[in-house]
Amino acid sequence: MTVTENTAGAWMQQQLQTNGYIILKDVVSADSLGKLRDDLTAIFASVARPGETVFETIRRLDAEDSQTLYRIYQFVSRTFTSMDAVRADILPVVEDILPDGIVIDLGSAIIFGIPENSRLTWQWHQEGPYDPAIPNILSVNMPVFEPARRENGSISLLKGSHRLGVLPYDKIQEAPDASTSLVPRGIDRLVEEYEEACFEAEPGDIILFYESLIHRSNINQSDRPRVTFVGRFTSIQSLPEHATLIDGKPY
Ligand SMILES: O=C(O)CCC(=O)C(=O)O
Repeated sequence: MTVTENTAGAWMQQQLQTNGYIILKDVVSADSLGKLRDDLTAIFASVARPGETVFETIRRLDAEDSQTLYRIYQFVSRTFTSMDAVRADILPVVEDILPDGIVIDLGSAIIFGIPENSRLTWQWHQEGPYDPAIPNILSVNMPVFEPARRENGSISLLKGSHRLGVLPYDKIQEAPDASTSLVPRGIDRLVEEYEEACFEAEPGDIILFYESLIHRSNINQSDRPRVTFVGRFTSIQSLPEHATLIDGKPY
């Protein structure tokens, strides 16, 4: 990591308290990114047509075989070499921010923002309502292959909206195989009230944000899928006694 002064705990806490998010450069090393990219490339090669790039395979699967794309999405997070090196690079930063305790992963994943398609992206939402029994959730987002830009659908945030706390929401799912957005009530007014910031970054840069910060994916207006690492972490000491299920399963 090349941002020693940026990672000072007090500076990060101050940024988080003011804006609800913090952007750090070069947190994930080229080596860790390489492992993730190699694994994703190998996984998609197993279902690719001759000569297809990973981006072309993702687009074709989304159009022709969305079940296979969904299965890959579900199981990539269980692979070792792809996810663990990235998580290990992010861990020291997460440890600096979360209250004392051993960090646990509530569900890291790789998401695929398909061009001109909102099926696998999220409208304005907060993380809190997805896991109401779990406090102190810290979310992480990182571009994997290519820079994140508004044009290719990178995440937007409403600066300072974390101070509203977790809000009542409406559940919106555009199709049975689409992602579910828990959209805060009164979102049109909130969008006018709070400044929107878009995470524009290079692979290896990360954004971290609190569970009550309102955020969304933008529409990908480029011709290539946006491949993004997303993580949600807390410390095990934060878990209340009744939070016994992780990922909804009694492992
Ligand atoms: O990068 C994106 O598309 C947004 C991801 C998101 O909303 C989340 O991780 O909660």
